[in-house]
Amino acid sequence: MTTRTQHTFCRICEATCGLTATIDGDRIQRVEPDAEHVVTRGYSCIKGLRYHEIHHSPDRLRTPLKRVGDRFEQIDWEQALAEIGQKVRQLVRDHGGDSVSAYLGNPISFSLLPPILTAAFLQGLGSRNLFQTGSQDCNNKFVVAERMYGFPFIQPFPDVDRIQCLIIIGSNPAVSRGSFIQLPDPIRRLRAIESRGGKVFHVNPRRTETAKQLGTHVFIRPDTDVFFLLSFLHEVLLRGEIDQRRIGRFMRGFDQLRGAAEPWPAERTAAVTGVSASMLRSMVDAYVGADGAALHLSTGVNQGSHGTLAFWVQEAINAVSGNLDRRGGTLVGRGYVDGFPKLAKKGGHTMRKDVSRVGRLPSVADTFPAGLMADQILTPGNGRVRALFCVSGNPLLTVPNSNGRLAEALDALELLVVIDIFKNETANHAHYILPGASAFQRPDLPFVFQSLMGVQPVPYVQYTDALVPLEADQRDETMILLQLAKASGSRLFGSRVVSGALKACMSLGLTTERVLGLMARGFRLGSLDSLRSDPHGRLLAPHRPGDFLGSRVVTDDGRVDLAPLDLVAAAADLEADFEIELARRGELKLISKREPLSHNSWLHNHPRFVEGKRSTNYLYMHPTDAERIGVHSGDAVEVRSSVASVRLPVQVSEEMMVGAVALPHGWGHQEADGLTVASKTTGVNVNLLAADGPEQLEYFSGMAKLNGIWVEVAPYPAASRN
Ligand SMILES: Nc1nc2c(c(=O)[nH]1)N[C@H]1C(S)=C(S)[C@@H](COP(=O)(O)OP(=O)(O)OC[C@H]3O[C@@H](n4cnc5c(=O)[nH]c(N)nc54)[C@H](O)[C@@H]3O)O[C@H]1N2
Ligand SMILES: Nc1nc2c(c(=O)[nH]1)N[C@H]1C(S)=C(S)[C@@H](COP(=O)(O)OP(=O)(O)OC[C@H]3O[C@@H](n4cnc5c(=O)[nH]c(N)nc54)[C@H](O)[C@@H]3O)O[C@H]1N2
Ligand code: SF4
Ligand SMILES: [Mo]
Repeated sequence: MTTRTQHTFCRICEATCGLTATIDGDRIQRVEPDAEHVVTRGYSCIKGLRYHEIHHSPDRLRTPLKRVGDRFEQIDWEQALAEIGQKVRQLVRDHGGDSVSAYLGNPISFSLLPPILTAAFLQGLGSRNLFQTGSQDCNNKFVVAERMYGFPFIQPFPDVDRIQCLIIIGSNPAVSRGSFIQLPDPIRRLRAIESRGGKVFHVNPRRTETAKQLGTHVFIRPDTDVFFLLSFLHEVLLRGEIDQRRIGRFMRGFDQLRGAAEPWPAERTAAVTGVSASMLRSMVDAYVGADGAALHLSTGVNQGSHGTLAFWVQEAINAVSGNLDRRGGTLVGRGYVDGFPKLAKKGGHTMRKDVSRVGRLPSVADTFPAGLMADQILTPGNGRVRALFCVSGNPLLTVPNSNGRLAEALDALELLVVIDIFKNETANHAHYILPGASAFQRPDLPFVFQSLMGVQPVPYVQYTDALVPLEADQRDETMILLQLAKASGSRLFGSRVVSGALKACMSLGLTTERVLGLMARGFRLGSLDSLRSDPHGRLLAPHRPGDFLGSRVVTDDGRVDLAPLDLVAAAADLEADFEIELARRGELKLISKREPLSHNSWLHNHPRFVEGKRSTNYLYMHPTDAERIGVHSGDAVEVRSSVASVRLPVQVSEEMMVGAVALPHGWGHQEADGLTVASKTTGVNVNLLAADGPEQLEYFSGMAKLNGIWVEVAPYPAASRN
C-alpha cells in the first residue's frame, strides 16, 4: 500500500494545533506538527503527536456492548438502538422528559456537531437535565457574561500578541495551553510580551512551569482571588485610572461597582491572600501604565468558592480601565456567524431561566451542574433522573464526590448508556456501551468556542476530513446521536420540522460530512471542497478592536452592566468568608494540578505517558509544611477532607506556597478493566475529597469546588508513639 500525507488538527485541547499525519492504508504511522499551519505554525505537544497511538490502542471499543448480569456481551447496533430507544420512550411516557439526562464530557466538545446534538436530543425529549463539564471548569464565566454583556458566550480574551501587561491568575498555559483563549505555543507568545517591553505576572499558589520560564510570579493563598481582585479594583479606582468617556457612553452601574470595592483596600486583604499591599500596587502600576493590559483569570479561580464574583470583578476592571475592546487589551471575537449572540438570544438559546429540581440551583447556558447528578438521580419524586447518556465523559473520576455518592447513583439508574472510545470507569456501571469514533476518524470544523464564540486571538477556519475509516462496529458520534434520537422518538431541537428533515435525510444516507458541508455553507465559509483547498487553515478577517462596545453588547440597553444586582449583593456578603479565611490561615488547602502527559482522566492508558515514576500521582507540598508534618519526598501520606481520605506518596517542592498542597486529578483507574495500561497505575482519585450536592456548589454557576479544599495531611501509616 502507498503511504499518504494528510493535514488535520488536534482535538485534545483548545489550542487545536495543526497536525500532519503519515498514513499507510488504515494505519496512521506518524503524526507531526503542521509547519505550514496558518496559526499554529509547527507547534504541537507530545499528546497530539502520540494521538495516533491512542487511536490505534488495542483497548479501543469496537462493538456495542450490553450488560448481562455482571458481564458485558457484544450486541449489534440494531438491537442496541432498539432496546435503548424503547426504554427511553417508556421512561418519557411514564415519568416525563426530565427522567432522561446526559453528561457531555470534555473530549467531544472539541468537535462541532456532537455537543450540539446531545443538547438537541434532550431538548427533543423535553428534558432539561443536561450536565456538562462547564460546571467543573468555566460556568462562572458564562454567568458573568450573561449579566454584563447580555449573552453567556460573549467572552473577551487578551489580545495576547499586542498586549503590554498581562496578569495571569490561576492558569498554567505552559502545561494547559490555556482556556478561553486559543494559545498554541504559549511560551513563545508570552515571552514576546516581555521582548517588546511589556510585563507578565502569574498569580498562583504554585510556581508553575509557565512562571519558571517568564514573568513575575506572585504567590496567592488558594481560593482568595476575589479579595485580591477587589483590592485591585479598589486601587485602580483610588488612582482614578479609569476611562470616563467609555464608561459614560457604553456602561452602567459604575457607582455601585465603586461601592462594592470600597471595603477592600490592599492592606486589608493581604492578610488572607498573602499578596502584600506593595506587591499588589506594583502590579496595578504595571497594569495602568501599560499601553494595553488585561487581567486573565482561568480554571484555578473558576474552581474556587467565588469564581463568579472574581470573574465579574476582573471583567469590570478590564472594562473601566479602558482595556475592554481595545488593541492590546481584551477582544471580543465575532465567530463565523455575524451577530450570533443576538440571534441566539432572540431564539432563547442558552438563556433558559429555571432552577434544578434538587437544590434549586439556576441553569447555566441551558445546563445543570454535574455536581448535582447524584442528587438528581437519588432523590425520589417527580422529575427524578432515571436514565443517563454519558457522551465522552468519565464523571466517576472527574466530578466532585465522584466515586462516592455518584457510583451509588449510577447503579440506581434504570438506563446508563456510555458513548466512548474506551471502556472507562464510568462504563463499568453502564447498561450499554457504544463505540464512538476517535478524532482521527471524524471529519470536523472548529468547535463552538472558535466557530460561534470567536475565541481566537487570530481568527481562522480549518476543515478536516477523517484520516482513517471507522473499524468494526464503531460509529461517528454525530450518527450515533441522530440514530438514538430516531430510536427514542426525540424531536431534535424540539422542532418537528428540523427533526423530520434530519430523519428523512438519514434514510437517504446522510453523513457527518454532509451535515458539516451544510454548516460551512450556513456559516458562509463556502463548500467543503473550497475549505479543503486550504489544508493548513484559512485566515479570516482580523479582529477590529473598538467594534464591540456600543454595537455588539446585547444587554437590554446595549450597555455593559458593571454592577449586576445579585452579584453586588453577594459581594456584600463576603465579609463572613473573609472572617473564616482569617481564622483558618494556618490550615492546609488543596488545589489541583495538570500534568503535561495527561488530560483529565483519559490519557493514562498510553504506556509512555505513565512510565516509571509517572505511574502515580503525588501530593506536592512545601518543605516547611513537610517538616511540620514530618514527611520527606516518597513517604506515604493520608490526605483527609470533610468528605473522604486518600493515601499517596508526597513530593516536597519549593514550587508550592506554604499552606497549599497540590494533587493532580484524573487518577484512580485501578478498577478499569477496559484500560489495560491505566488499570495498573497506582494514582488516587482526588475528587473523592471534593464535596458534591447543592450546598457545596457555587451558588450562581453550580461550579464544583475543586480548588481550595480544606484538608489535613498526616504520615501514613501514622508514626508510632515510641
Ligand atoms: N479535581 C479536579 N477535577 C477536575 C478538574 C480539575 O482541575 N481538578 N478539571 C476538570 C475539567 S477542566 C474537565 S473539562 C473535566 C473533564 O471531565 P470528563 O469530560 O468527564 O473526563 P475526561 O477525562 O476529559 O474524558 C472523558 C472520556 O472521553 C473519552 N473520549 C476521548 N476522546 C473521545 C472521542 O473522540 N469520542 C468519544 N465518544 N469519547 C472520547 C475518554 O475515553 C474518556 O473516557 O474534569 C474536571 N475534573
Ligand atoms: N496537559 C494538560 N493540558 C490540559 C488539560 C489537562 O488535563 N492536561 N486539561 C484541559 C482543560 S479541560 C482545561 S479546562 C484547561 C485549563 O487550563 P487553565 O485554565 O490554564 O488551568 P490550569 O492549567 O488547570 O491551571 C490552573 C492553575 O491555577 C492554579 N490555582 C489553583 N488554585 C488556585 C487559586 O485558588 N487561585 C489562583 N490564582 N490559582 C490557583 C493552579 O496552581 C494551576 O497552575 O487545560 C486544558 N489543558
Ligand atoms: S497543545 Fe497538544 S493537546 Fe493541545 S491541541 Fe496542541 S497538540 Fe493537541
Ligand atoms: Mo476543562
